[in-house]
Amino acid sequence: MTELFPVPADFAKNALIDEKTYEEWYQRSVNDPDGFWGEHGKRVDWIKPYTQVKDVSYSGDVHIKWFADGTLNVAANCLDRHLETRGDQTAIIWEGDNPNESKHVTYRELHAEVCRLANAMTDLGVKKGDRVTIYLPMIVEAAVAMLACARIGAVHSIVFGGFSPDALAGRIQDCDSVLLITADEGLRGGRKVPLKVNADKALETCWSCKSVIVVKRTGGDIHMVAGRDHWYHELTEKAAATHTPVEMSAEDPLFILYTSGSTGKPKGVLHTSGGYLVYASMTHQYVFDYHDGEVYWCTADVGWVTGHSYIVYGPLANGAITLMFEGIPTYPDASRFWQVVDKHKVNIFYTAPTAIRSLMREGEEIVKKTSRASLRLLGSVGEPINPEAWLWYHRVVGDNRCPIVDTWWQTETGGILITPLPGATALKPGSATRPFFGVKPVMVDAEGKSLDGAVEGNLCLAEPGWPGQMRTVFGDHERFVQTYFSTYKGMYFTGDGARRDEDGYYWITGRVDDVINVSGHRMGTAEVESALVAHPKVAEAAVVGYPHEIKGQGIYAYVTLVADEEPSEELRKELVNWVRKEIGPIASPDLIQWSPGLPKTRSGKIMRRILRKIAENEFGALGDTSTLADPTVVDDLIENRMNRG
Ligand code: 6R9
Repeated sequence: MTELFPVPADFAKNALIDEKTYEEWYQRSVNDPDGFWGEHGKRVDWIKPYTQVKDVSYSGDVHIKWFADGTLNVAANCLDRHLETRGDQTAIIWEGDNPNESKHVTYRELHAEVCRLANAMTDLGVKKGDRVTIYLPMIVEAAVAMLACARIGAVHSIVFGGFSPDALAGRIQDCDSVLLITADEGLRGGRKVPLKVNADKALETCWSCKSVIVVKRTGGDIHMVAGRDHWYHELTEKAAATHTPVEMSAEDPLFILYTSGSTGKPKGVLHTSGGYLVYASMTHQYVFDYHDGEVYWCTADVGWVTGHSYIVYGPLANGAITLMFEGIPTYPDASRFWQVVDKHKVNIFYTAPTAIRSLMREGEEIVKKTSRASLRLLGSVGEPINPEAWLWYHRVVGDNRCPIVDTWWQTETGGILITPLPGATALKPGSATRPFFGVKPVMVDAEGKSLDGAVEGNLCLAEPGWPGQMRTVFGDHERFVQTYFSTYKGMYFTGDGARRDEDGYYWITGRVDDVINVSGHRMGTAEVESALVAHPKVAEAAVVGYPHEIKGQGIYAYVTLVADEEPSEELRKELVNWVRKEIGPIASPDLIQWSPGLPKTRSGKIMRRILRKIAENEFGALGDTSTLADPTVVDDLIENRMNRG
């Protein structure tokens, strides 16, 4: 029996949403979406109020529009509207990689800084609708850059600082960015990340990008290209600190964020302005039960969607105090998170299971020597949290006092979709529990039949939907329809498998497509494979995920070498480094198995199902192998399965 954790009485007293309210609001949100969202859409300030609410179809001519005739500016909602009431309140607490470095930035200061950059970008010729790529470490300027884009109506595309020059170049080219905002170097765990050097390399193949703005973070020795590169501090110093925000339609794009799918190149997930902001701010308030004045810390990087919605847009739209952390959980030592919690009196803490698992290994002592008395609520995101890690998080970090919100969502969904509301939901360790308002999960079998009751299946979402959903794949609407709405007609297919229990709680089991979730980061198997086969000594490669104690899933690569090449430890290292260089460290294969042959059907399709089972050490459950062109390949692979003896 799963242990049930009811809402603590203390917590319930002040909670924004109780069980009864959840039930009522949920029913209304799915039965009367226009009425429900028509009301909740008012949580943001509109320049021209909307008269239309929902215009969504998941079939036929697939389209998603919310509040379409309203106009607003997202940055004004995150800044200007707070100036009168909380101008001198901290907006961002920045905690540096070095524990001696931190600062508080008020709403008034942040507003002025965003206006300056908005003016500077305008002077460089950046206009509404232009794309701007941001390749920055976790410094305040990252939030400033996002908001300055939103202010002038430019569409930002953030590329995680850990991505390689090639990966950066691909993302700049795909959306024809006109401007790149980067830093001289990043700083993580005491080590420097050569952002400008990477950017210079990437820009060799990016013709659209005419200007670069460089933030001086470390003062490292870098090269500035005359006429192209500008120092951030020089541009902003001379720019005015006031700026009139550009009026945007609710459906004007706000940002693009590239994410890995099961096939092809990463997709540019496109989010628009009005619905996204309504949803990000609403989920931030209710899922984290955010009360004015509380210190909220999400440990994600702004390079991922979690950083977009729950470090910057959601919290700032709510006038919250949001903490931005430049460093890593284990530097200078493994109690850094809890030291930062004590230093800044953090009330709400949101992190990823992989961080919890790796800190668990260091033992309880290092946690227990910190106070953590300010903590009230904990959160988890990015991958399924195993009950053991959940229980440790609850008992050791939260001292049995803090509820945990296990929040399931995706880059595509813009905001949290399945989650407890901490004042309303009894918790089960390992379950993301119940849908947020507007979200209608459907479990389907492989044939697309909807399943009722307690079942396991593929997780789809039916209309009416929620306003924060992605609108299209940038530049390729057909791919959007194909990827998400063609597998199961009339529904959005998430790519995840799930189980629904007898209480209607959802348990996400993980990806059912060819996407690997490494430490909460998505990697397409196809991307890693194409990096591997680009190496001159590799003839063929197949990549699958396998269970990994810390990362959740690790990357397992089957590699066939070209004729006359011999496997060696040296070559293994070379291939791992090659993939790091091609994509970035997060794509490094954890295990490489030399495979003279791969299991293929007679039509030449690699049977990944079999490769997955072998990687998982489950040789008994290989299923039917008779359709293989050469079934003996499988015996050979099992014989040579990595780390067996
Ligand atoms: C927000 C984010 C999305 C994929 C998603 C799923 C996995 C995220 C989860 C979870 C179980 C949770 N995932 N949160 N699985 N429980 N609470 O992570 O977006 O990077 O696009 O990844 O992550 O597999 O489909 P993204």
